[in-house]
Amino acid sequence: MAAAKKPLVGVLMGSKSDWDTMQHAAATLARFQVAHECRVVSAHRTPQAAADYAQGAAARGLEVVIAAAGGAAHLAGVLAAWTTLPVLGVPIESASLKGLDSLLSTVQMPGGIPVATFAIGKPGAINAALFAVAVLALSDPGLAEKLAEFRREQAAKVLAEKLP
Ligand code: RP5
Repeated sequence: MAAAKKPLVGVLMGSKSDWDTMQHAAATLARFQVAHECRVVSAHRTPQAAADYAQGAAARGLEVVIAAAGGAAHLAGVLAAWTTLPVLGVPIESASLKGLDSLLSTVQMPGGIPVATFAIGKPGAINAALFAVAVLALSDPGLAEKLAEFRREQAAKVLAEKLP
């Protein structure tokens, strides 16, 4: 049996309730056959586990961390505080403020600890994964070609749209 590939991307979320959104990040990474792992870790409910994950991420071979949270969304920022790996933040659409709270909590980092922040919800989940693919593609020509092909297919699909 072939050994499972070591994950290059960690997909973290503050709650299992974020999976509805973050499954789109996982599916996008799977489409590009990028080895990844998905975990629930909370900046507030499991702060030690969040710190431990980020501190050990590079040593385990991870190259990019995607972090999603909603409301007072501090997960991406806390992970970024503990690792110098690129951290991509996905604001989850919250019930009360439609994700504006998540967006601002994720994007408004102090100078010195960057979090690359994406759109609220599903588009952000997909784009964070595509951005992770782009980062990995810098040192993987095969992956770069897959990304270019994805863009070509996407463009062809748009140009083939027929309106009523
Ligand atoms: C955040 O609180 C999570 O990321 C989630 O988006 C939100 C609500 O969490 P649950 O109450 O559904 O567990 O920490």
